[in-house]
Amino acid sequence: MEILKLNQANLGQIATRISSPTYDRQKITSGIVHIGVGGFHRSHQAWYIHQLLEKYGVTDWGICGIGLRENDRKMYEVLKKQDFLYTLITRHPDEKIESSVVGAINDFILATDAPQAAIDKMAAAETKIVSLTITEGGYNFNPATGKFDFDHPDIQHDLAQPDAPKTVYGYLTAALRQRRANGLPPFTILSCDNIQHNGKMAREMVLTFTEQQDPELASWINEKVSFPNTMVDRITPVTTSDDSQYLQETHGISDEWPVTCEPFIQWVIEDDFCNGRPPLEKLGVQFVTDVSPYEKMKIRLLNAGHSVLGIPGAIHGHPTINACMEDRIFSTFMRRFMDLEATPVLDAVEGIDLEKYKDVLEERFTNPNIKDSVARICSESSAKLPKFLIPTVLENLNRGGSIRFATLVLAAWCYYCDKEVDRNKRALEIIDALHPQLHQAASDTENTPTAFLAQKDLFGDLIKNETFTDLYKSFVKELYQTGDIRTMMQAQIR
Ligand code: CS2
Repeated sequence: MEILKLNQANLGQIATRISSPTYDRQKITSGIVHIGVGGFHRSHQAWYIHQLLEKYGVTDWGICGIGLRENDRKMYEVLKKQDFLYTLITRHPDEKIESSVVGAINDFILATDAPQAAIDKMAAAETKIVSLTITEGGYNFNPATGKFDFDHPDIQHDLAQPDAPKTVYGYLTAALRQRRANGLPPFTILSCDNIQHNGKMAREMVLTFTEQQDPELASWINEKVSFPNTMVDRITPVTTSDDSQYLQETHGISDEWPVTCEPFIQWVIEDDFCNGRPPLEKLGVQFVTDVSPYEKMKIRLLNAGHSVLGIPGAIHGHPTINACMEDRIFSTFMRRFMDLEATPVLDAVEGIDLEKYKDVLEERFTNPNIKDSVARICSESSAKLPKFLIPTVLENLNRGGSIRFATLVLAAWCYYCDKEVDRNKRALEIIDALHPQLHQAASDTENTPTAFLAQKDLFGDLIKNETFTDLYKSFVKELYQTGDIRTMMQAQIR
């Protein structure tokens, strides 16, 4: 079989092998500019848009990707070489695999190379939405207080130099300022990150920043820009060389950066767009007036459930989430956490049976073909746990509910940050913006058992709650003595 490089010129031939765009990509304009093109954006939002272009003849909602960081260069270069095409590989729990070339991204600007081009693109009349997947940590707020962090040097830079931005806030305001000056309506800012009230959070952060930088623009934004809250969901592991190899061996297609994902997909959005929106309801996207119960359910069960498996999994030496799920002690521990700690502090969600939702989560986590690494799950835990897990602990402390499952995970997190190796002394791959701070705080645990909790930016005042600290101290003591998290988990599920 002849190996075909993935690009526009080869698309006709590639279409004889796997599903490929049949729409005329030349005719697609970019109604959406997306900041943060990674695996998740490509398996979720871009996949929805691709189907809209493919099945419904829509032409004005293509996507222009924007990378704001030097780290985005590799994605930019690969996609550019491939005319912004990539393959989505959907792996079902049985052996079924579907591969489709996605054509929804029709342009990409690396803002570090071309800042003005990025601003101009966002300020163009055809741009109606700027969407974001900049990760939980990208919003630049203090996790414990929720307040905007003005101390960040790049934020200081953007306040002083509004025309040469570096941060997402600098770019959004520069583009909105330009639209306003040109008499154009603003765009909707659509946050697609796993943060509860993500739209509200984006709004607060954008306004707080703009009030400092340009108060007049801030009142225009306040009045005119919409920031719908959204709940996004599709498990998307980090791409590995096996994915490219699979495409090459099975279909003779050479794609330098495909994406693998599970079959499950969900998107719930508040129907509040100031400058129009794509007809995503045609594809089953739910438009609702209040997304908060959905977001809370997803973050407190799925995302927290991932961390509840991933952190103990990392120190035990389970490489992936499905490996954790195959270990009955881990899967039972996670379900108990969901049933006894997360569920009692969730609100009812209209039309959703929570028991069924959790059963489906278990099936999704068990999918043996997804092989989602615990390293990905544990990455940026300092931005995730204060949002995904700690609120459940606080609410249970208030109501006198169970906290032992979540507390054991927090003790495991301390051990993970301190030791940085698994049970077999294999080095852990630790990816966290606060890595040095976490390691430093954790390394004092043997002298001061609550040292890790003194990080107020992560734990707030949790250290003052004795019910919590007593349990936490007993867990760290045992974990530091035995190094055996699995046995400790087993003791909790008896
Ligand atoms: C994961 C998410 O790392 C994590 O926090 O829980 O990336 C998760 O896979 C997605 O939110 C699924 O929609």
